[in-house]
Amino acid sequence: MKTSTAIKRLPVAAVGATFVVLGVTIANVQASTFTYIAGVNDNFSLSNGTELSSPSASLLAFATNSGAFPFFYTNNFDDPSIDKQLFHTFTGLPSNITSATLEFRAKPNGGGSDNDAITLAFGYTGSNINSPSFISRFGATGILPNLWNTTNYPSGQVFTLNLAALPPLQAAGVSNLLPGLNSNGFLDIRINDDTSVDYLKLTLTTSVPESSSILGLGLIGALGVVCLLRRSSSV
Ligand SMILES: [Ca+2]
Ligand SMILES: [Ca+2]
Ligand SMILES: [Ca+2]
Ligand SMILES: [Ca+2]
Repeated sequence: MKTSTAIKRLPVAAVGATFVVLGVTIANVQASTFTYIAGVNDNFSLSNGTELSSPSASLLAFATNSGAFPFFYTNNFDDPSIDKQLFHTFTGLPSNITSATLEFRAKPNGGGSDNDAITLAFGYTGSNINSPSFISRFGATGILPNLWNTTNYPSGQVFTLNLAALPPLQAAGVSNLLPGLNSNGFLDIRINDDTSVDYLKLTLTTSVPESSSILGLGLIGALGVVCLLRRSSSV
C-alpha cells in the first residue's frame, strides 16, 4: 500500500525529530503574593503612639549626606510635624517579581506641603540617587490633580501606586520599577517633608515557572511510530 510504503521509508532521523517535537516542555507558572507593611493603618492615630520606620544603613547615610538627618528627619509614622522627612526601606524582597503595588496613606501638615514628594529608589551613591528611581510630587501636576495642602486634602489621601506603571506627571525617573526591584531586592522610600505618613504597604506578586514536561507523551508517540514501522514492514 502506498501509505505503508511512505511510512516504511521514514528515516530514523525523522522519527527522532518527531520525538523531539512531541517532547516539548510546557511551563506552568507558580504565582505567590507577598505583603510588607510598615507602620500601622490607624489613620494617623497618636493615641496608640507613633510607629517606627526602618531605613537601611545606606538610606540613613543618604539622609545624613543630604542634610535631612538629624534635624529634618523622622522615623515616626503618624508624625504631624513639618520640615521632617520620613525614610523607610523594604528589604529581603523575593525575585521573579511580576507585579508590585505600593499603598500608603499620607496627609499634608501645612507649611510647605505643596511641594512635597515621594521618592522610590534603590540606594544612593553619596548624595546622588542610583538609577532607576521614581520621584513625584503628591499634589497639582503630580500624582493628584489639586495642590497638596490642608485645604484640599484635610483628611489625607490613600495612594495606590502600580510600580510597573507609575504616574507620569511631574515625575522624574522611570515609570516601571519592576526591573529595579528584581535586581536589587529592596526598595528605599523617602517622603518629604511637611507630610504625615500613616503606613506603607508593599504588595508583590511573583511568578516562578514550573517545568511540566510531556516527555512521556513524546515517548508514547515515538513508540507508536516504531510499531507502525514494524507493522508496515511486515505487510
Ligand atoms: Ca499610631
Ligand atoms: Ca518644609
Ligand atoms: Ca515641603
Ligand atoms: Ca499609623
